Amino acid sequence: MHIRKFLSAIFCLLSLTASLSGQDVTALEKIGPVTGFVRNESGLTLTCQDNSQVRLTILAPDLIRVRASFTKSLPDKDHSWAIAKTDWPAVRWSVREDAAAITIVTDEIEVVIHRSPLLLEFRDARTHETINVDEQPMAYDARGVMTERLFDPKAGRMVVASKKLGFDEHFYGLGEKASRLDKRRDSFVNWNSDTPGYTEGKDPIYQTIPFYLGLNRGVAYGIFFDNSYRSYFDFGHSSQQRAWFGAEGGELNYYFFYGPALKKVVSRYADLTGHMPLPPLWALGNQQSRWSYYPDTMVERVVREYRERDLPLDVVHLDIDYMSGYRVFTFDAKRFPDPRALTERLGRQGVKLVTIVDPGVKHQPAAAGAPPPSPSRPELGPHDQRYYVYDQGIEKNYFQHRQNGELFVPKVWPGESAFVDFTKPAASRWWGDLHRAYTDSGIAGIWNDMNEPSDFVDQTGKNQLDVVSFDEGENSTHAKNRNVFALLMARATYEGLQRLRPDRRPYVITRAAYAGIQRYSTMWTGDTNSTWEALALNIPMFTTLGLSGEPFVGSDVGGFIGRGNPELLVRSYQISFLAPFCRNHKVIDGYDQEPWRFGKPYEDIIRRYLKLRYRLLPFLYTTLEEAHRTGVPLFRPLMLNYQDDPATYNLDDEFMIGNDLLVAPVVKPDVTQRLVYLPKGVWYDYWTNRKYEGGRLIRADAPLETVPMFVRGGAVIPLGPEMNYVQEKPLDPITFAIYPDEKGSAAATIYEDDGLTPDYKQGAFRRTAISVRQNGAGYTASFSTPEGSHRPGARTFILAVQSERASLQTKTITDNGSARTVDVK
Ligand code: MIG
Repeated sequence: MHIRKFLSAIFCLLSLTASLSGQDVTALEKIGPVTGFVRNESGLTLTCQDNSQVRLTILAPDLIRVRASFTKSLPDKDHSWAIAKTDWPAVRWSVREDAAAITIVTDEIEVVIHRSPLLLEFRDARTHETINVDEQPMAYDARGVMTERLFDPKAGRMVVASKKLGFDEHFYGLGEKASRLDKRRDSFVNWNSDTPGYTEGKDPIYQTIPFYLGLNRGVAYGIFFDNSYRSYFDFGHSSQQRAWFGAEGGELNYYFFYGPALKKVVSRYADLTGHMPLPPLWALGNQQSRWSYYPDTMVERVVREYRERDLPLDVVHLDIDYMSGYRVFTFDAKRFPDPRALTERLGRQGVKLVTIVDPGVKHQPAAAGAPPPSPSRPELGPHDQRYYVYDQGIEKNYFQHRQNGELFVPKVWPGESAFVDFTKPAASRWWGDLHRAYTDSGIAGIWNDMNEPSDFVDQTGKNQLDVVSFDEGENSTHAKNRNVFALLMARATYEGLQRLRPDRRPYVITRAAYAGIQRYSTMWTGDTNSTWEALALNIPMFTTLGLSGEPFVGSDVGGFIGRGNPELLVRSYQISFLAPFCRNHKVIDGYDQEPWRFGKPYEDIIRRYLKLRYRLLPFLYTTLEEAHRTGVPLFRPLMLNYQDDPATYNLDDEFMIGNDLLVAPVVKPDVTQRLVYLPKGVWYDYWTNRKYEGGRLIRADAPLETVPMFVRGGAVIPLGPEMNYVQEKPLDPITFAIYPDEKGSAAATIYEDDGLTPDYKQGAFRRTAISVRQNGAGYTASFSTPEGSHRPGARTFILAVQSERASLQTKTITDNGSARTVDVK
């Protein structure tokens, strides 16, 4: 039964791809020309001959917002669910004009507004070189020439911006796309869609992040088109003249970011749409899932296997079958009679439980004469006569309705269901508070699924077009709200967890998303296949998500759908052991693929990588904190670190963690060697310490037990002790593996905090900097006075200078948190 429903969901997907990408955007009505402008403190408002208005707002010297309203004035209302920061400090800027143009000048950008035709040109303020320029004026579909091809012709008119395509321009970002790293020559649609078993090229899939980066002759810029309607991005697919983006309604409203460094653009994007808060440290632990582990004794058996086999584990996920009849915020009384006792037993073994929560609330009017639910623990049932969540949602009018006033009744796992209108503040708050059902039972995190929102009646969204959301009083329809549904559900969840457990960092995982999701949730890449093709996609997808503001990413280890095999599982772990989210998960009718399922040789290799992950936690956590603070992701494409090296622009079968660790996984069967590109500089083979001069391809050994891995000369990698679970032991000793560069120097920082509470936001962390230089035949290492108020106590530091020689130079010291200099000989 479940299987059939699931397969039918797969087959429902075929009609999703009606596309506008072949569309001729030159046929649209162009805005302008400019007839005048008014200036205020933060920018200019242009008026046009066609009564249109265009507003350019200077938010920062490298960040300009463009907002256009066609044939009428800009509305006063200005609202977006994505934007985190609206008050920007005043910026120094000036404006000058001549007959042909009005020019805004900041310390970093010049925006030349050509009056007729109205073309926006962004230039570097120092070199005056063009970074990005309109290929035609901003346009809208005044005459409805595209209307027939729109997904929802009733909801709006196309709005489009079109940019000249650089001869050698590369494109990155756009969030979750089943495509390669460089998006040039491709085109994309954003319309959150449940797409099980997606393969490369499938589009759209689950998420909408309408933010991309351009890299033109080594110079980077970014564009965030903040419009939640179904949107389109064409990076030179339909024509080599232009890269264009547009949406089926709403405003032409975008933000232009200037680098020239990629990292600066990504960082500013995080300022605008929000920085990822730190999840609990255990979220970096190994996680295990299955659709579905039940009853409770099965969950405990999985944990026992992990412990008996000496495999580290932090989290087990409960998929939909833990609930009573798929009713969210309930537990099945037979399968999980005492969830609190279960989480306590698992907790003693260092294991946390995460429960799935879908948006579909079972449509279940109370039976006549049904007894009232238990006031204290209604989640424990019984639920067959009445279901408290449905009752409350109906009573308070929190569910979505159709335009004619009828309750909207989609079909999802519980059968007929209702969806919450998360645009209603009170409904969101209620939903967040319902999570008490989990926190009271000791559930540690929440997994949001099906939040596109998926509807078995019709996966394209056509069945939902007349569903109305409150939307700040606009009472707008699905066309505008679909793509933000998951964002708002994740926000309700995150804020609910914050209220319920203020001294704990919330941990939320989501499938669907809109820009800004990183403020509330981590993510995984949905229902992948257990195939080599799907595994190869892990790398460009994780790196692309990182460039798009979502640093905490991962994919079902071993693949979700179909039969895995031992080689694929091992190679999959050899990528995911360094991904922020490392979780093995499998579909209901799939084949078991826990690390031990294929026998000892494979289990032994997997153990080696999981143990290495735990030893690398200080390094991973330091890079994660950098992602939180700066927005620069930890799981990086090489081009993010080596922007001046064109050999990295299309490179997506390698990745880096932070600045220091380069990994070249194997994503094909029967391979025992592969070519690895090493950028300029010195590199050390992680396994052998063999040294390489970069700026070239090398051939690396990659038998099944080995993933080629290299450390940048100049890096210091902090390693902790082996652990069965995160924080099983204090971080003692910490080994600093030192990899000197060509001058004999190396440097790093290590970040630590309590890993659990939000106190790090108030300075309760420790950041220790170490720098090493050659000193005769040995080395001198200096530790700075640590920053922050976190006090880990005295512990041992082992300094180990890496070299090709068999014996390393090492030194052991006691760290008591003070600055010091030591010789390593
Ligand atoms: O219709 O909850 O992506 O991870 O196991 C399928 C059951 C619903 C899809 C998720 C998958 C999960 C499954 N869910």
